[in-house]
Amino acid sequence: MEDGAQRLTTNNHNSAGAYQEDDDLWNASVPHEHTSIPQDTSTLAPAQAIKWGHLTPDERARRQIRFDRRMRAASGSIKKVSARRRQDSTPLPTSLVSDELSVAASGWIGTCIPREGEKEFTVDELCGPEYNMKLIDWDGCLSRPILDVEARVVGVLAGRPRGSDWDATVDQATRELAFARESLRPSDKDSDHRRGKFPALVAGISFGGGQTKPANLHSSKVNKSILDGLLHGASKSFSRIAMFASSMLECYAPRVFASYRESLDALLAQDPTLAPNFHKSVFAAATFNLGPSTVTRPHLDRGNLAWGWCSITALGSFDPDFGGHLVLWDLGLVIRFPAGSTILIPSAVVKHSNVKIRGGDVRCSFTQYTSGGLLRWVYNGFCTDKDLLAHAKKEGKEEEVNEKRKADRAKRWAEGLEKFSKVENSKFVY
Ligand SMILES: O=C(O)CCC(=O)C(=O)O
Ligand SMILES: [Fe+2]
Repeated sequence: MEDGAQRLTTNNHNSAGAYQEDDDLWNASVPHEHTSIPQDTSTLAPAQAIKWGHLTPDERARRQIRFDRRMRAASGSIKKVSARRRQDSTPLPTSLVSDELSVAASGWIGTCIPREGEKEFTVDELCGPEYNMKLIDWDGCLSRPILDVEARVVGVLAGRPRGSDWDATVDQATRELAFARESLRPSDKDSDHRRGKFPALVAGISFGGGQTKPANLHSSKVNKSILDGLLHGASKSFSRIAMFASSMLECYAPRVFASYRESLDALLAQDPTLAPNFHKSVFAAATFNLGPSTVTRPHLDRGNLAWGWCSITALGSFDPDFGGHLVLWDLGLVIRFPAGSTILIPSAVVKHSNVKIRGGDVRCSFTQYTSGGLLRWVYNGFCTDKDLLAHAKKEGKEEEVNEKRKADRAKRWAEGLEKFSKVENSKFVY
C-alpha cells in the first residue's frame, strides 16, 4: 500500500440484503435484476422477510426488483456489486495537480502535443534515474481509484469482473481480434499513426475535425464486416467488456457518466440514424487496437471530452511483468496492466503510453470514449459553432450569445473537474 493510501468506506445500501454477491451479474445475457431474485424469505433482509413473507415467490421477485431499483436510485443508482467493489477499493494517491492539465481554449477537448519518436520504453528505464517513475504492481483485479493532489478521483484501475467466465470472455475477445487482424487488407495492416505502429478499427458515433454533424464512424466494406463481427458477434465478448467498463465509469465517476448518458440520449433522440456500439455502454465510440504489438507512444487523445474518461481494456497473450504496462506521464506512474483488466483515465489531458512487450508476445487493446465535439454539438442545440453564431447574428443577438459563450468557455474545465468524485475522510463523495 502506498503512503497515504486508505480504504474507501462508502455508505452504500447493504440493507437491500437480498442480492447474491455474484459477479455473474456481468453476464450480458442475463438481466441483472433476475439474478438477485430471492427464492425464499431466508435470503431477504429482515424487514422484507416480515413484510413480504405472505407473498408468492413470483410476487416477492417482482417486489424485490422494484425494491432494488429504488435502493439503487437512492444510492446514485450503481449496482450493488459495483458499490461493494468501490467499498473494497484502495485509493492510489498521486501528486497530480489536475487544474494545471492543458485543455483547449474551448474547454471541450485536450491540446495538441508534438508526435513522439518511435522509442519504446522498458520498465527499468522509466523507473530509473532518468524518468524516476513509480511502478504500481497492480494485480489487475482489485479496483484502485487514482487520486489527484486534492483527493479528486481522476481515473481508476477498475480491474475485472470476478465471474468465473471472464477468462473465457477475454480469450474469445483475443481470438476475435486476431481474426480481425488477419482479415485486414494488407494496406491497413501496417498502419503507423499518432498512437503507434499497429492497425486499429474504430466504431461508433463521433464528431471531430472536418465533420459538419455527428455521424457514425464509417469504414471500408471489408472493415465494416470485420467490425460487425467484433461488435455484434454471437460471443458478445466485446459487449460484456464494454458493459463492465461503462459500469465502472458509473461507479467511480457517476457525474461524468450522467453527462455521457444525457448527451448520448439527446443525440439519439435528435438523430435516429446514429447508432451506438453497445446498448449497455454510455461511451459513444470505441477503438479496437489489433496489435500484434499494441505498444502506444506517449500521446493524448485530444479529441475526447477534456474531462471525460476513456476506458482501456488490455487483451492478448503477453507477460504483464515484462511489458504492456500503462505509463501515465503526468502522474509519474508505470502501471502493470494484465490482459483482461480495465483502466479508465481522462485520456484527452493525461499523456499516456505503453511499455514495450517481449518479442513474440501479442498485445491488443479495446478502448471506449466520447468525443468533446459531441457534447459541444448538444450544448449548441444541435448545430456547429458557426451555424449558431450565424443564427444569433440573424436574430440580432450576436453580442449576447458571444458573451455567454465566452463566460461558459472560461469555466468549462473547472466545471468539468467538479464532476469528478472525491475521497473525503475515507468516504466516496460525488
Ligand atoms: O493499449 C493501451 O493500453 C492504450 C491504448 C490507447 O491509449 C489508445 O488507444 O489511445
Ligand atoms: Fe490513448
